[in-house]
Amino acid sequence: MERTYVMVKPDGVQRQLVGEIISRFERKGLKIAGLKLMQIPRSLAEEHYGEHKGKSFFAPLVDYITSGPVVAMVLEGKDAVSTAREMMGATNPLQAAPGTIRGTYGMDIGRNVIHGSDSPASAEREINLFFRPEELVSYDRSLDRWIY
Ligand code: RTP
Ligand code: MG
Repeated sequence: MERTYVMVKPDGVQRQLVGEIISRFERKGLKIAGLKLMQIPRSLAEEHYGEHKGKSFFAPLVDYITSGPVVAMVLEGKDAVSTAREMMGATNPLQAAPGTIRGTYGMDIGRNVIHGSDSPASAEREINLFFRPEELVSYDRSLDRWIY
């Protein structure tokens, strides 16, 4: 099974969308392997978004992601990376399909509610940035045979 890194961004926490968002992933069939509320230090934010260093939106992006607590999670399941990305919708909420998380809750690309890893390689990198191995839990769900 594949794992992905997902986080409810500070605007999602402030707007009290945490339960709603986690509930969507649970109902879809993804399994929670790790979960915590945290305030991201600036250095971690810069590393996480390192691919965007030098771009015009880098500084505002780091300011935004460190502006309040986030809910960090690791989700597990078949094709977890692309499944979570599809559920999130396009980066700009204006282009995100209705019914996706960003399409439903977002108004602005700079306040787009949620992050999800964009590839299995990114997922591995980001999971290691945000979680220690002992914070991730492997367990059986009795309903797995009804999902797969
Ligand atoms: P994320 O990494 O947060 O899941 O978002 P993403 O893959 O859909 O988009 P990405 O290209 O990685 O951009 C990271 C975040 O930077 C902000 N952004 N602003 N003003 C702009 O043109 C712009 N472009 C990107 C967004 O908050 C985006 O989620
Ligand atoms: Mg990205």
